Amino acid sequence: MAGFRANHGILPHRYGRTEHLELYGKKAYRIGSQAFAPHNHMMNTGFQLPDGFLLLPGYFDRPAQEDLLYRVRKAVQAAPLYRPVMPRTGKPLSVRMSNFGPLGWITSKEGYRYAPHHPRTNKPWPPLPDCLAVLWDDVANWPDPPQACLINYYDEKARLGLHVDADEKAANAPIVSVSLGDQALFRLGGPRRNDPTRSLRLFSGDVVVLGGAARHCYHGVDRIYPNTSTLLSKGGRINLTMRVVGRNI
Ligand SMILES: O=C(O)CCC(=O)C(=O)O
Repeated sequence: MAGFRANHGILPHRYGRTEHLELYGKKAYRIGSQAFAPHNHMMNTGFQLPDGFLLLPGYFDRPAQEDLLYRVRKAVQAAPLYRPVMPRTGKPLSVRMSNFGPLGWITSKEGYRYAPHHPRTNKPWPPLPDCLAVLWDDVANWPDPPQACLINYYDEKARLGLHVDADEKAANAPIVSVSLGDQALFRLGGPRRNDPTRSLRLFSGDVVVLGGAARHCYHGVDRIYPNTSTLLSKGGRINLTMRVVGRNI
């Protein structure tokens, strides 16, 4: 198996609304209202970006976001968003979920796992849209296709606590994530829960890759910024995360 490419950082992309500028005398990128100098800025804040972390700002332009949103809407007609519960406590998550692909990530009182069927309808999950398969081939640098794509819907109050995705046998395969709709405050830490963290805003159309060392780093979503995108008519944010699960299906 090929390893994840060694580069990391925050990169401009061919579709980007990224503006090049200078920050601390170094090359940097403006992403929406925020400016990043990929390496030095992180060092100034005492945070070194983990190897294998990539932010591709504005990877999907508006028409591509609308097309992807149409596919998400079709999928959730067949496989409705539902509010899963935490293992043991049975406490509902604030994020609502569904999946694309042969497998879907689910959580219930029994624990976290991947399953071929929607837990409420008992039907197979809808297939992964071609544009996501193309994205995977473009950025994942991994020989196997994704087997699951979790669809997270955040309303303005939803959050996702710091966690590491660790239910995959293919523990080193990258996770590729797409943001649609309202902006989110994404937090990235290190391999230990109490490692220092760095927050960055994710915009509609942005793609994040957690590969290499970043694949094993804690991350989460601290808040959604309401009314910061016109993509979803009722507001909120959709995040799609593609994963290789690593077992036969
Ligand atoms: O919504 C996001 O940007 C992150 C999602 C995530 O961490 C996950 O689904 O495990």
